[in-house]
Amino acid sequence: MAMLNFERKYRVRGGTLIGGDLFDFWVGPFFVGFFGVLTVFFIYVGVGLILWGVANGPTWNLFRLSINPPAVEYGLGVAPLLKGGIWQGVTVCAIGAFVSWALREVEICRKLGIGYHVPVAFGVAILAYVTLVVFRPILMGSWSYGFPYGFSSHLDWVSTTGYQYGNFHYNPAHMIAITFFFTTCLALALHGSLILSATNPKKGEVVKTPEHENTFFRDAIGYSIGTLGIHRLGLFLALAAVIFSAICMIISGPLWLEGNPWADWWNWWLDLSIWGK
Ligand code: 07D
Ligand code: 07D
Ligand code: U10
Repeated sequence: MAMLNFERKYRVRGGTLIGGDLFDFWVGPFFVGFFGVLTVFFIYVGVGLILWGVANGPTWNLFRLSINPPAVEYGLGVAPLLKGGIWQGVTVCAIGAFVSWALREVEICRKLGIGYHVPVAFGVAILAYVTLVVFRPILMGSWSYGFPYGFSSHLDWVSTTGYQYGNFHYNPAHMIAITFFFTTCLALALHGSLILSATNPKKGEVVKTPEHENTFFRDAIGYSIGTLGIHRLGLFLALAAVIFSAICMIISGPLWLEGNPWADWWNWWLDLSIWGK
């Protein structure tokens, strides 16, 4: 079925979680829905707050501007707007926009009768963000531990936060997360190249079947995970990468305090009695 015919057939009412028929329409290619309106609302308020914060800051330079969290003495309280309150407002709007976007995806899935895999996957990205700007700061007793919203400033935060724990590369959950990220790239490269090799032949040659794809990997490494399996694996690898990232940060600070670099954690290995110590 051609795409335009398909859209005409499926673009019917129903499937919304909230708001009934009220916002059940499209603007150009975009489905709106109650959560679309909510997303646009949070984007407007959030971007407005950012623009206001930047107008009160020292620079409009895109690479230098930054909306900073409150100082440590404000603890978990509400800070004055120009002293971190804007950061708190932007954080509320960001979470509001991300969650509304995920729920709008859920409504689209319901309309189409497909699974909720895409919004679940996006939910994991939201979880990582909320871990950095809500869960970890709450566990550490101050909003000041959230990251600042700016191109350079958020990189500075990653660097400083990393070095607060000595050599951050020794964080075991960071190691697992990085390994999952690298493996995700490997899996996507293998999958993209395999599909193109079989289904995008030179002019005059026939398109090959999944049997060809399976056989390539059986010949090469003795096993093929299969055409559905590779997508399950890809989703698992990518989500595991982000979940272990969230874990690596939730244990840095709340569990493992500054001054005890992650390198020390590995002493349990050096101290094992099997080494004869
Ligand atoms: C390609 C999909 C499109 C999305 C894009 C991002 C904005 C921000 C803000 C004007 C893959 C759009 C950007 C809307 C505008 C202002 C103030 C996704 C694609 C193109 N980072 N980070 C970037 C965010 C964190 C880190 C780039 C966001 C953590 C490092 C971009 C968040 C840590 C590096 C960006 C976030 C961290 C970057 C490219 C939220 C650990 C880089 C992102 C909400 C995760 C790279 C200058 C990209 C860079 C980079 C956005 C969080 C580390 C500006 C929105 C705190 C080490 N980050 N980041 O392509 O060049 O993502 O930085 O959590 O080297 Mg970051
Ligand atoms: C948080 C983004 C969520 C995004 C959302 C959507 C919009 C809309 C609109 C385009 C999690 C936003 C959408 C705004 C845009 C339009 C229209 C994703 C998030 C909700 N590290 N490290 C990680 C590596 C070092 C440190 C994670 C590698 C050093 C700290 C990953 C190396 C030190 C933190 C990772 C390396 C250090 C991390 C990031 C190499 C610094 C974190 C991925 C090769 C000296 C962060 C939960 C991620 C983390 C994190 C990789 C080195 C510190 C595993 C490969 C040694 C402080 N590092 N790192 O989490 O775990 O994505 O966050 O050296 O906070 Mg690290
Ligand atoms: C996959 C796949 C597969 C496919 C695929 C894909 C995965 C089976 C079949 C998909 C993959 C691709 C297409 C490849 C490329 C994708 C990436 C590299 C990922 C990254 C993507 C991007 C960078 C694009 C991001 C774009 C977005 C998020 C769209 C932005 C749009 C909006 C914000 C509007 C959203 C609409 C809503 C909420 C509904 C309501 C709309 C209205 C009321 C009207 C519109 C109003 C507005 C736009 C105002 C909003 C305010 C804004 C934006 C702020 C403005 C700020 C100012 C300062 C002015 O597996 O194989 O093939 O294709």
